[in-house]
Amino acid sequence: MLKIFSALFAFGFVFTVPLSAATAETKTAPETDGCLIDTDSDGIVDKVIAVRTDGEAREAISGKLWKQNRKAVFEFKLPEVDKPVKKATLKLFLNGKFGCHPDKEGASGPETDLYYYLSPEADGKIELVDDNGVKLGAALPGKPVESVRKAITIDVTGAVQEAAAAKSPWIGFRLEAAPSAADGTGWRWRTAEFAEANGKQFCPTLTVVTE
Ligand SMILES: [Ca+2]
Ligand SMILES: [Ca+2]
Repeated sequence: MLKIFSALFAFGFVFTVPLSAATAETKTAPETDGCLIDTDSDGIVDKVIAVRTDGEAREAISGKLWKQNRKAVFEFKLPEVDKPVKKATLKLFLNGKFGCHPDKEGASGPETDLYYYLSPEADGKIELVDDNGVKLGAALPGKPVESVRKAITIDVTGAVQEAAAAKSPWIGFRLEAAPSAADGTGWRWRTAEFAEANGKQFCPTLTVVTE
């Protein structure tokens, strides 16, 4: 039963908790997650790794590594909301001891930005066209790994409100190193597949609170 629950959660299982007569909170796991990679650093992504289908190691890396630029992508089916969205947050977890590649003391991960995009590019599949959308803000600073918490919650209220207004059935979030970030490091993000194998408490989660 536990296994079935975990699988459902990882495949986009949605549950809603009434917080009060007027407020409801919905938590959603990604339908899919993975990486977009610019393999030759010419500024154009040219390779897609969807973690579920390509059997990668259950983490998505964002950063400038191995002379590539890797971006981590998470796509969520939006809950059907008939009330105004009051607040939305994206919770993500870093993987490994320090959450960084290289995963060692004294390293600094890259300053990282969060972008969002709506349908039709957001569609439950990781594709090259998902290198799109609008910058929402900073996700992580370029700080020594010892000072970075491994559970990261980002306010995405504006993005989800825009998605609701546009009646977009999906929303995608993409993490990528800031243009000014140095080469050589990346952040290691746990995926829904990681959570499926290691515990649903680690699942990337989009929480939407409606009025
Ligand atoms: Ca390229
Ligand atoms: Ca997509």
